[in-house]
Amino acid sequence: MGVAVSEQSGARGGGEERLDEQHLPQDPHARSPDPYPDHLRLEVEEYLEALRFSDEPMTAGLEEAMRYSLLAPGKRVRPVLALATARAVGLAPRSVLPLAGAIEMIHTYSLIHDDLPAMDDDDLRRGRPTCHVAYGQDVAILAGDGLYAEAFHHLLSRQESEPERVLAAAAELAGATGVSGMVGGQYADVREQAPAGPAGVRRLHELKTGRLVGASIVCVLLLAAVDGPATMALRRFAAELGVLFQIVDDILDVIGTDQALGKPRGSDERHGKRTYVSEFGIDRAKELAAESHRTAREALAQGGPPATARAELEQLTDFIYTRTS
Ligand code: GRG
Repeated sequence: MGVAVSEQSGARGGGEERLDEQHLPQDPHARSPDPYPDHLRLEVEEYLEALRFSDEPMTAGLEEAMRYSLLAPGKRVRPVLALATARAVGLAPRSVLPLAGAIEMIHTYSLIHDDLPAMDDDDLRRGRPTCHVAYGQDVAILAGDGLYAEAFHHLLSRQESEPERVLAAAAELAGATGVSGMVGGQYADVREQAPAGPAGVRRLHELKTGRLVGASIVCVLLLAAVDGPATMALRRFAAELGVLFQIVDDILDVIGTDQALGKPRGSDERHGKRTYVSEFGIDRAKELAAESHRTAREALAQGGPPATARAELEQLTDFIYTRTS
């Protein structure tokens, strides 16, 4: 199986190694007929491209910086997960594009702020100069703030559904990115507050990256107001996928290529970050990735949506496991 996000998404670098074949234990679950639901990614790209935040000339430079980072070639894993989840629960994928766009805006804000000199001080992101390198730190901070606020404005004003469902999705997204989610996880990371040991590293990453990945699924369940055993299985799947995403991310930071990653490899070690690799070693981290992939696939299959409706979620699970960028 190959990882087939297009050139535009920056996921293929020349000669890069692939996690599944070169580094991770072979896993019979890691097979699917089509490696990435690229049709959903294209819908997301088109939607993001059309987004405008203001026609006020005074703030044109701010909007340019926001769009510079938002439209940089990312993989769009989170919004594509939202669209695939919509299909799995019987909604038209397009119907959740406002939510998906909001999630990608929030993800982009986190990348802009994470790259700042006060955080990771990175010069390259998604294969391009980081926002603060291109526009200055002052504008980059505001671009991140602007994306976060516009994300909720967009979700609350554009997402069609019953008002209470949209509010429930917005509350989940805010929670997943606040103190009990991404920002809290980032704080625990930079101030080394996570408890020692494997449970500490898992909790740290559940908050920092896991909850937003999971929210990309859970927010759609809330919009669709689906309940019952299928929902429980999808919620378990959402939580496990967040874990899988982070284990693979930590492995790639050690064995990936700069070209495929769109940023220099080894950033975690340079910053003394606690990762699955620093905690468990590379071989155990690969085993944990394989176990997590298997658990996610099983959660999806057990009581989840019918096989045809869940195919794109299976593809994404395999992609997250086998990705090189
Ligand atoms: C600064 C508020 C704030 C939060 C920072 C999520 C996060 C917390 C920082 C991002 C830095 C980072 C590299 C985290 C590891 C996991 C992660 C989010 C990787 C980047 O996500 P991808 O691989 O990126 O989906 P693309 O560019 O494809 O969208």
